[in-house]
Amino acid sequence: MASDLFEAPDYYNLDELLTDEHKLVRDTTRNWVKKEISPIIEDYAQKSEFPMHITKGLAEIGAFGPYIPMKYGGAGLDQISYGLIMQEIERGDSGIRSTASVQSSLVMYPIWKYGNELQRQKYLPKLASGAWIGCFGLTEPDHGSNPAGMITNFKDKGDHYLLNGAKMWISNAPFAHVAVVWAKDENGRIHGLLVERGMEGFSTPETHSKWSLRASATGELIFDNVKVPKENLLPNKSGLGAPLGCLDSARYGIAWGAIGAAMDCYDTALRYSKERIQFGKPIGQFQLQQKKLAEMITEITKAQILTWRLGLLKNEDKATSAQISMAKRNNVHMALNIAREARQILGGMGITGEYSIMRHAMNLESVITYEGTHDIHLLITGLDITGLNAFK
Ligand code: TGC
Ligand code: FAD
Repeated sequence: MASDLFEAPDYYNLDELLTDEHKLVRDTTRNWVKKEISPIIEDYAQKSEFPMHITKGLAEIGAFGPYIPMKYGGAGLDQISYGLIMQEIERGDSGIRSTASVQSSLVMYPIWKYGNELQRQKYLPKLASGAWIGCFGLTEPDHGSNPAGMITNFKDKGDHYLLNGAKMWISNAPFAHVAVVWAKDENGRIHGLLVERGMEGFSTPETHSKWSLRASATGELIFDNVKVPKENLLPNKSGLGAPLGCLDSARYGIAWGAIGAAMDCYDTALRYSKERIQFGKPIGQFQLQQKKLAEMITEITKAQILTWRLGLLKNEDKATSAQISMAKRNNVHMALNIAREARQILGGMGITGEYSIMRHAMNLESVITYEGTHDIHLLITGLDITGLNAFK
């Protein structure tokens, strides 16, 4: 990839709304991404491999558990800082942000919120330091948008639980040390279980041939009569609301992350439009290209304001699930549209790995599907405003 010349757009002076700590966190992450991600990411995406060596760096910048209390190894930051970290990492690559999202909001969050003190002490410091990587198993081959229908289940065998079933499309699965697995008990109630690599009957085959999120590892979780110790059940919350509560936190991070990807595409296209000459002029002087760029910065600015306000609500513990859904849906769609338009501004160069845009566009095709599809989030808004359920 060409060298990373990224300059963040801030059309409405939103920096003035950030504290010194927010700016420090953001700039630290931005510099880390320029140094550690930009030079290598295209190569890893091309070879379809997660750059395992970066996990220590992600931990050092506070990307593993940004808002988890420091006594468990987390960074103890607020929700705006968490969002800014996700924004900057996804500016580099959505797949790397995926690893940070899963680790923080889908693995550390449920252990922190639904686990007991022994589980917190055992797992959180290892996850915060990047010594261990976790994954989150909710989706199944036949139950994606409708996780309530899951068939993965466990039976009480006296001194242990016996777990059977399969999960699909699981980020980090191929190398995760621990999986937070959602499964039904004998009464059909959903619980979270901590399943560790090495437990007999537990395997994690990798999913190959993806055109999207190529620098993130995706796999299955297969449970064939896995004996799970009883102390590995998360005791403090059960029911579908437990995994959905984790998703609220991850979806919030994605709403910020998508802005990062959009900013990178916009910044790249803006620079290119001033340098590329056709018909004796920079292409940025043609009205058609200006229309694309002007609409991009407008949409980015609207998304920035939306997430900033959502961050304040989240800091006060007032953000609703439906508000988070709206931001995830809007911002990912906005970023995908910007990636597609920015790609066109670069003409043929836009499809190459010399620039980040095509990689962002392909990544965002996953981001618009995972953590609730674009349609599902629209239906969540529809239900919230009408009170009428259009899911089923
Ligand atoms: P429903 O009857 O509406 O709700 C069941 C219970 O859950 C509660 N609830 C929530 N709680 C917390 N947060 C939320 N967002 C919640 N939404 C609902 C609800 O109050 C109820 O509680 P209770 O106590 O009454 O039982 O459930 P439903 O079966 O009708 O489903 C609703 C629907 C469709 C919105 C939900 O199933 C959904 O969100 N589906 C999308 C599935 C999804 O997002 N999967 C994501 C998998 S993980 C992933 O993609 C990770 S990608 C990782 C990466 O790389 O970044
Ligand atoms: P389906 O649910 O089969 O949906 C297919 C289509 O039908 C979609 O367009 C959907 O919007 C539409 N649809 C479904 N229901 C309705 C309805 N009621 N009304 C209208 N339209 C509807 N999951 C995890 O648990 N953990 C992970 O770490 C994880 N990582 C992922 C990584 C990647 C790269 C990808 C691609 C997915 C990942 N997922 C993960 C799974 C992801 O959450 C699901 O793909 C997603 O929830 C959609 O489920 P599905 O693919 O089965 O699609």
